[in-house]
Amino acid sequence: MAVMPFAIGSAAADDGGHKAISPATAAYQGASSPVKDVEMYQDINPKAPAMTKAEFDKARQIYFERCAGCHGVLRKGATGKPLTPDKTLANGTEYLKVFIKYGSPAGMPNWGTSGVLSDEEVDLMARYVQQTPPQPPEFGMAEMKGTWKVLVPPEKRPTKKMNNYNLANVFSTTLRDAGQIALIDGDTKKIINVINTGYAVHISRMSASGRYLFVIGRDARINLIDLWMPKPETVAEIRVGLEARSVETSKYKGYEDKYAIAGSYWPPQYVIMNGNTLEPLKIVATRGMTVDTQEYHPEPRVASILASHFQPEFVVNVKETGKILLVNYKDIVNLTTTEIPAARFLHDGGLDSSHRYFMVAANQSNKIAVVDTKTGKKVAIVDVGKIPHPGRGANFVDPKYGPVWATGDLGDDGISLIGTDPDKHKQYAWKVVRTLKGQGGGSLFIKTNPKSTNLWVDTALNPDPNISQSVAVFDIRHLEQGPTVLPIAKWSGLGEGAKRVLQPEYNQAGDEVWFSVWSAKNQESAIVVVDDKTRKLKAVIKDPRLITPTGKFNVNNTLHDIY
Ligand code: DHE
Repeated sequence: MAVMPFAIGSAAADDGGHKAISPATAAYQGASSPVKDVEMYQDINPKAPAMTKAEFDKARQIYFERCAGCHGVLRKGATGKPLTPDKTLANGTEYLKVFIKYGSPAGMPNWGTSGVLSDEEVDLMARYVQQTPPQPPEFGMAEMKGTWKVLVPPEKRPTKKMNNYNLANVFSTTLRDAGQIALIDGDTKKIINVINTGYAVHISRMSASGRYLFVIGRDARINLIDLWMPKPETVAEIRVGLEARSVETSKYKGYEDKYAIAGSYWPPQYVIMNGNTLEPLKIVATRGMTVDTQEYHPEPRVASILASHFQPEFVVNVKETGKILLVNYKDIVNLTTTEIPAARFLHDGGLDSSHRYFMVAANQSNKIAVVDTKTGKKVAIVDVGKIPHPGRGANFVDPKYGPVWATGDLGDDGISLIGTDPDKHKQYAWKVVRTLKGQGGGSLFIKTNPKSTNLWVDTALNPDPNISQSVAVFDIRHLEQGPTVLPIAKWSGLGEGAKRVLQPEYNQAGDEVWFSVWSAKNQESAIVVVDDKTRKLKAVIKDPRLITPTGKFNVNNTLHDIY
């Protein structure tokens, strides 16, 4: 394949724009955006090559399906280079066509030679990226209220639990491409209910009481599900924007179940809602200056959000500006926010075992930022491996270095263990005390449990099927011995399919680990349950309704931040 020495924009290929990433990682970052279906205004740029309205609309659709995840809705650049007309017009159509067709070693997929785009479509996209980027509409209070539905008002809901399920051991399971979640009873391994949710549904989070489950789709639709009903069902719904990934609920003492918060990718903003009804109360934009060069960014997306246990605060991570916002919900009329400088591009993270320190990946900066949620201050920025991707990370006691929090990497085979105990192990606090060697790059999630001596590391995006279909497990007591590899996909007994093994999640008792075996929408997928002590297969959950299972959120562990 011809590879062009080409970099869009003024920056070099390795300078914080595209890093060299695998095609699977590029596809992961560049998933289809629901914004593609929204009407947008076309601004004719006289300097750009001509396009008919039909051509423009087709190219816009392709852009939001393939490109917006990395290059941004407004093409200002994120993990991919900026593609604004000031850069692309200077490059010209022929140059752009070559780049789009053949890709680049820095991570741009070879859209033409891989057969995804035809030569006509490559030409279309080369002309499209020279036009002024069309802007999707805003989504304010009127739009949110227009989508808000309370299906069962609080006064009509049960006053006590009306079912016999052991709710603390229920798993809310993302059925990604079905736009549904399955509630699976962790005790019987049977599906309790399958509930329609948003498009390409993403994560689930629990209210502080353990009663309400919040689910958010990529189309920014939130379902509030009441687990006390005879058969748990949606009791309220809202759309908080056009595209989103994160939802969380207030956990500070005295505010249990009072508020919910959701962050969106488009428009770049977050909204605080009533925790029982999803009524939107306060919307705050995240547009503003970047942390390093201090220039204006028009679409800083909201990545992970986490509720503090030490203050009435939400920790809101803003991707493109690289800032962590501590949003205090004590008085949401006169809202106070602490802005903590971190690094670009903030993505996912979790708490340490004391729940006081928040650790978040600035993935394209290869760093973990640490915030003290008690004092509201930045503690450290720790250099780790390439493109850290912890999910919420894993907490355990290293035999030599004391309490640590761990992350795997998308970009290499390293697993970084960071000391998290500044009181008793001060010399190791906020330092990488060990780097374990896992199976390879493409790791998305890592997990352990306070009751376990196992550390599980998936490699779901590794290009080698032997690696993406298995999982590495370390004995925490003997980390130097390296991992044992378990063939989870093989154990599932499934036929054809990608069978990516991902997101280990413990049950309530901490004696079982659940893995998704994720194949395409038209293929069979499964959940494999492993006995944590023996590391042997315990059960395979198969059901025609289990379409593309990815994330699994155990009620107890999600509620109490156990990972
Ligand atoms: Fe995720 C968490 C964003 C692709 C499965 N994902 C998150 C969070 C963010 C995010 C911001 C943190 C939420 C929080 O904690 O509040 N994810 C994105 C993307 O922008 C990205 C890269 C591309 C996209 O277009 O969405 C992306 N994510 C994926 C997938 O392809 C995964 C593997 C499969 C799927 O279901 O889509 C996936 N993301 C997950 C899961 C979590 C998650 C399972 C929660 C992990 C946890 O343990 O908390």
